[in-house]
Amino acid sequence: MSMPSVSEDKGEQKMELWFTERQTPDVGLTCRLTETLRFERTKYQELAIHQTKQFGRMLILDGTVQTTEFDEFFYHEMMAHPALFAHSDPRRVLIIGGGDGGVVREVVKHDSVESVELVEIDERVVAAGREFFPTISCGLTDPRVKVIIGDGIEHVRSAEGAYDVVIVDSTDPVGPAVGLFAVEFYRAVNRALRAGGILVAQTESPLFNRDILSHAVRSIRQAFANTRLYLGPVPTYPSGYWSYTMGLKSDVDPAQIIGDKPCPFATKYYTPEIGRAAFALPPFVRDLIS
Ligand code: AG3
Repeated sequence: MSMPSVSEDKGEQKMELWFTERQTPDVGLTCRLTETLRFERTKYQELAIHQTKQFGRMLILDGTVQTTEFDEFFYHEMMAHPALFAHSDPRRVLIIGGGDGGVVREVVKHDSVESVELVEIDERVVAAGREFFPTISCGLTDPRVKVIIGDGIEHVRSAEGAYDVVIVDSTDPVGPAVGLFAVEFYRAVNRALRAGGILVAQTESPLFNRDILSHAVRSIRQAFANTRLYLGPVPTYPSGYWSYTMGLKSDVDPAQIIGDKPCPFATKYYTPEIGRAAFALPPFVRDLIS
């Protein structure tokens, strides 16, 4: 439920507003709000924006936390930089989903990038980003960026050999995002990539979403012979521990390439050392994908 629950503090007779994402049937992330800035049902999902005490503004889709001002950098940097540094000359980038603009902001930090297309199905997400999350959506005004409101799956199907990097910044695989976790989609992404191209997709929590993660990695492997999983923290996502999967149209080792490439711009989380280390997998995660 993303409608905040209202509870009364008996001692002071003060109203308290709290939001909870139920990460599993038995675990929730709960935070105190000062106000709800937007609450609407879009054509595709329920969208809410809360002003929270701990995390700043928080974007919620269908009851699940998408991003917060406090910790968005972990996710957006790790979605963009490993793939862009692993590629030898990333010029054309496609982002599917991610209408808040956070991944775009990181992608346009790379000077080699000539064009970025963002294909987001829900125009209300882009509007919410622009209105309420200026520090996240700021990259959308970069002249290299084109925002397309539409279906990412169809977009990819009709784009052969068009991109160097494709980044899938989807919601969880329910509702509009289901098709973004399917083998057919990953095969279409492979065709949409030029030689040496790289796909990266968010693949959920290795603790709370084991089945989704293994299924996603197996599916990406069916489309890309060279598939690599990497990990990082995202405090407000389920379990706080998150996974990303790369599919490469070459046989390079991305961890080694990015570990040797200096990062020429400012970041809050990403460094070449962190990028390389993110590919080191603990045995329980290895087991999930073997
Ligand atoms: N997209 C991934 C969000 C997944 C979070 N899942 C959850 N809270 N249950 C985020 C979009 C940010 N640009």
